[in-house]
Amino acid sequence: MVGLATVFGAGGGTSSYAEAEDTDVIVLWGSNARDAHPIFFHHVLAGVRNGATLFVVDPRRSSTAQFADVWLGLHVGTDVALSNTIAREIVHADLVNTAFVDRATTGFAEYAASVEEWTLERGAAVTGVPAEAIRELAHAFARADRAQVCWTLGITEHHNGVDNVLALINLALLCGHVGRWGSGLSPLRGQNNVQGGGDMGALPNKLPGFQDIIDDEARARFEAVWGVEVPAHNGWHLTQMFEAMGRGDLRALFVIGENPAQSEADGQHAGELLGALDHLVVQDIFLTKTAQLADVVLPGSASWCESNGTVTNSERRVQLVRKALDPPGDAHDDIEILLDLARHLGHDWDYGPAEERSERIWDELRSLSPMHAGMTYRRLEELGGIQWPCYLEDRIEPSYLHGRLWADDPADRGRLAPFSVVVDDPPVDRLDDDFPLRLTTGRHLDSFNTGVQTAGYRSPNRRGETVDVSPEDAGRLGIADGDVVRISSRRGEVRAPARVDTALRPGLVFMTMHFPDEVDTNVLTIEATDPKSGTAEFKATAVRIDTLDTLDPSWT
Ligand SMILES: Nc1nc2c(c(=O)[nH]1)N[C@H]1C(S)=C(S)[C@@H](COP(=O)(O)OP(=O)(O)OC[C@H]3O[C@@H](n4cnc5c(=O)[nH]c(N)nc54)[C@H](O)[C@@H]3O)O[C@H]1N2
Ligand SMILES: Nc1nc2c(c(=O)[nH]1)N[C@H]1C(S)=C(S)[C@@H](COP(=O)(O)OP(=O)(O)OC[C@H]3O[C@@H](n4cnc5c(=O)[nH]c(N)nc54)[C@H](O)[C@@H]3O)O[C@H]1N2
Ligand SMILES: [Mo]
Repeated sequence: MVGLATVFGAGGGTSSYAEAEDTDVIVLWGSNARDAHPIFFHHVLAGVRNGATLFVVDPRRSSTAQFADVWLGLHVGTDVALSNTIAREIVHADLVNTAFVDRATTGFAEYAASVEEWTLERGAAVTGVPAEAIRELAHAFARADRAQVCWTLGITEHHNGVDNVLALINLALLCGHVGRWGSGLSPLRGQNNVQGGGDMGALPNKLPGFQDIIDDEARARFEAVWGVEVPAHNGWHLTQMFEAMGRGDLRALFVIGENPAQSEADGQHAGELLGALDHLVVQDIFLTKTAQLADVVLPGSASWCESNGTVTNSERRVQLVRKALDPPGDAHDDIEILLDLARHLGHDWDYGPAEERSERIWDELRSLSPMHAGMTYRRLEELGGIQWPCYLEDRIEPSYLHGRLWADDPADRGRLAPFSVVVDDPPVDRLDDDFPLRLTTGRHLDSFNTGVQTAGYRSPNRRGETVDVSPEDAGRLGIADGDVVRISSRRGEVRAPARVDTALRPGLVFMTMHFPDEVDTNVLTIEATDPKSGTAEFKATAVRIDTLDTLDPSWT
């Protein structure tokens, strides 16, 4: 979001899912889409069947990488180095799309000079990817008529995540792969509606429709409709909130639909901070670990299939969700609980009878957020979903963003896209003799995040937590499949059964975050955070693995 907003002014993926089916090269970079974005991955596979070449850049030979034409198995945290090496190769092979670079970008000369040191040899030495594979990606990407780069947490969950994103945007600018059908840059979003949450202003510096909270005119429009004064300064993002808790500046917290006691990095510390708050309120559909620390739990929220509303996916498509089931017992829509709370605080938000509320709230949004203005409920229903921006009720905009950059008349191009000089910066948690292995964490197809909705009895067929190790490391450490081992980092230790996995290269180990009640992976991870985005470096922890002489009786 931050990287895209910096370069293009809008924090959304630039292309649509359908375009993945109509392109020449797809690069999935730090994204295990086969497990984490299976619907999008179907479009990717359709693209491959239609002739696209698939590159996967991931330290693991993930289930996604197994479908790739070329897998680039880089060392964790060397993405900037790899991108800069690809860029230099494109420049030296004379494959830069100069027509696009000249008309639509700024800062090319400085950028080209900055990547000059990244020869194929140096890039291969730093990233661990064979020079030939780097060269192949560079040439295929630059020669392609249309190409897409899609990324996820392998890129963003680093202390330099924004730089990683900028490094990928640089490649698209270099080759003109943005602002046209079939080409684009797509961050695949996490939850079904995380894009929608941001679009609605659930960000510390934005009002709905990405309008700046520090913009006086924008604030005045909202104040007129909302009838309250909107604070004129940016708020804190999640990591800053935890820092403020540590300093004692944040004393009360209201958590809706999140389980930070188990999803935050350096979990033990996070739990202590949550437990020490003066007042913690949790609104959730389950009694989570975080809820167990709360002073007040607002239980009985209705789940998504028990309420009306919209969700917005990674291609910026807003879709209607219709209530399919009655909520159990006394459960209420999240919005009903919020309306009640507002009433107790002296504000009567009048959105009419229950069955009309979601549409009337949406119409209020449309009146305040130009990029949603043309999306009536009736159109959303008729068209089965509409991508933003949609300014007018009688028009649909192109499915890709930033077509203006190709305009012949400079006056129509708007703000040009700047290249960004980005510098290789290895993970904060350094490897040494005590902690010689690189742990990266991620997901399985059959589980979801902290497991609240999928672990235990709720989904008995799940795979369970393991620490995945390469055959080489397993041999060296004398570990066999299923042996329970101890994994320690500079912050804590956990025990988990080992799983020998040929997808891993020597030195790399993998765990999920799905089973924190049994194996609390985030006890190990580091709080190091990208100051620009607030995202923690979940993807790079230094660990040691010790075999246990006897099966520890405390292990269950
Ligand atoms: N089944 C399932 N689907 C999900 C979720 C779930 O829990 N389960 N969660 C949802 C959420 S909230 C999110 S945010 C998305 C996340 O979706 P993804 O980001 O695709 O999932 P992850 O498994 O966290 O990480 C992706 C890959 O990053 C790789 N990686 C690690 N370090 C690096 C690195 O330094 N460089 C590169 N290039 N790659 C690296 C890992 O090996 C991993 O394969 O998934 C969403 N979808
Ligand atoms: N080690 C490690 N840690 C990570 C990551 C990683 O890759 N590795 N990834 C990070 C990422 S990308 C993310 S997104 C976070 C996820 O971290 P969280 O968002 O904290 O984890 P979830 O398990 O998705 O929690 C969602 C909660 O919402 C509740 N919920 C579901 N539907 C509703 C509803 O309709 N109403 C209400 N009120 N509640 C509802 C669920 O019961 C659940 O408790 O974890 C982060 N932590
Ligand atoms: Mo996420």
